This record gives sequence, structure tokens and C-alpha cells, in this order.
Amino acid sequence: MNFHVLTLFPDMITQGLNTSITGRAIENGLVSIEAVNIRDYSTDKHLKVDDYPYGGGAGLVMRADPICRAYDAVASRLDKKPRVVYMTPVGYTFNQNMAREFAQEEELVILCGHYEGVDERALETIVTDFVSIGDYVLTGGELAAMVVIDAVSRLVPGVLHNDESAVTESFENGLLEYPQYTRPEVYNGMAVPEVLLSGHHGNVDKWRLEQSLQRTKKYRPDLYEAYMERTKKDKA
Ligand code: 6GU
Repeated sequence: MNFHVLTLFPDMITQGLNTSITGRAIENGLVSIEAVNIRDYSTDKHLKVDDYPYGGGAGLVMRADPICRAYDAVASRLDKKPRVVYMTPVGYTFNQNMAREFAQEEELVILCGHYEGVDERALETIVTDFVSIGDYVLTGGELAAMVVIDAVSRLVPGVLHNDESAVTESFENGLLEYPQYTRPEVYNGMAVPEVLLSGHHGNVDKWRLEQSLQRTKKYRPDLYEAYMERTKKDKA
């Protein structure tokens, strides 16, 4: 899968994702991340990419033309029109279902804004999806784009190895993950739950599901309700 990030801070994107599992995925050729510097597409002699907002107000707005030219440079190399995600607090909140949907794409363009925003006409021209990563304000879309790229990349076939399985974890079954333990068996007077040492897989699975349910009920009552509704329907 190929990500193309339109940004004023390309180093942030490339430096932030070249380690750990995303770094390994890039090295193995399963994922590529191209950061396109919007400033390279300015035609202004001072390479300006922003200007004062019409109607007045604080801050600067990113101009439409360099963004659309940067997009054209990417899109012209592709066989079909790519999906273009604009990172903005004014969008649908990113979740695991969206990550799964984006992971089906061969190419994904992500636009990162900065300053007070982006000229609406650029958004009208190129954007297909408006995506937020939560109810707080960031200084720019780059960190949000990195969150999306990380979550999507790990769903690309081959990126996770068997021992990093994407199946038995938070959200895959609509529940939060159960607690995990490794050696030593007793740490600071705290013992690993007996059932995990028993070797009885049925009991281990039962215990883990119970823990998942308890945690989901406590931290995410919304997910808990939805899970209960689904299991009720499945039984009916
Ligand atoms: Cl996607 N971008 C920005 N700039 N701020 C955000 C966000 C995105 N999601 C939450 N806050």
C-alpha cells in the first residue's frame, strides 16, 4: 500500500514512521510513504503557501493552488483517482472500521493542513474523506496523519507477523483487550493470575473474555452496550 502525504513538514512524516513496525513494513516493501512538500508547488517568488483570510480574522489560510498542484503531481502518476483524506477536527472520528476500509486501498493520499486552515476550494476540488482523530485541537494534521498511517499499515497483509496478530486485540471483537502478563511469575509481591499458569486453554479463554467484558463495561460503556446488543441478536 502506498501513502502520499501532502504536507508543509515532510520530515515529520518520514522521520516519525521509519522505526518499529511501520519502518519494517517500509523496508520490506509492503508499505511506502511518500511525503510531498506543498511548498515545492508554490509559484510565489518567496515560496509563500499561505495568505490572509478573506473577511478578516486571526491567522493565515493555506492557499488552494499549491495544494492542488501537489495533488496533481501525485495523481497524474496513478492509474485511477485516489481517495484523498483531509486531516481535520471537522470530520468523522477515526476508528478501527475506517482503518480497515482504508487498508483496502492500494493508494491513499493524505492532506495535512496547518495555520488556521485550508482554502475551502482546495478541499472541494480534491478531498474525498474528512477525518478527525478526536475532540481536541492539534497545531497541524501531521500527527493525525501519522496516527492514521500507523493504524492502517498494521492491517496490510504481511505487515504484522503471526506473533503480533491483529485478530485477538482491542476493537477486533468490539471489546477492549484483556490484561497481559509475562515473566517473572511474581513481581513486587504481585502474582500472575493462577488460571494463566494452568495450561487449560478453555479456562484461559473464558477468563480473558470475562476480563475484556469487565474492562469494556468500566471504560467504554458505549462499546459494552453495543456488544451486548449484538450478542443478544446473534442468540435470537
Ligand atoms: Cl485530524 N487535525 C488537526 N489539525 N487537529 C485535530 C485533528 C486533526 N483531529 C483532532 N484534532
